[in-house]
Amino acid sequence: MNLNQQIRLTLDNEQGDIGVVLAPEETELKPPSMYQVVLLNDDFTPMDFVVFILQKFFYMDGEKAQKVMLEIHNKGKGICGVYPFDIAETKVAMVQQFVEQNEHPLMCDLQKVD
Ligand code: TYC
Repeated sequence: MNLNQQIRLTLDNEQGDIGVVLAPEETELKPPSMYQVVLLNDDFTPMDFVVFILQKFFYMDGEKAQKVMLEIHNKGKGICGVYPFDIAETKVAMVQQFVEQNEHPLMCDLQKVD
C-alpha cells in the first residue's frame, strides 16, 4: 500500500471549480517512538515476587525471568520489555497496582528509547 498518495481537495460550485488544495506529495512517515519498561532494585521486595511479575506481565519463562531479576538486583535496574507508549504505560500501571496490592516497594517506570 502506498501511504504517500497525493491528497487533492477540489472546491466547486455550479459554475465550476473555485479552488484546489494540494497536500505535499511526500509526507514523512516515522515509526512510533518506543518505550522501555524498567524495574528498579530495592532492598525489600522478595526475589520470587519480581520473578513472578516478569512472568505474569512480561511473559518471560522462568529461566529468563530469573536472569533479568538478578540483573536488576546486581546492576540497579533492568529492562522488562520495549513497547509503543500506550502499551508501556498500561504495563507500568498494571505492575504498580499489583505491587501496591502486595505491599512491596518495587518501582516500575518507562523510558523513551532514543
Ligand atoms: N534486591 C532484592 C532482594 O535482595 C530483589 C529485587 C530484585 C528487588 C529486583 C527489586 O527490581 C528488583 N530481595
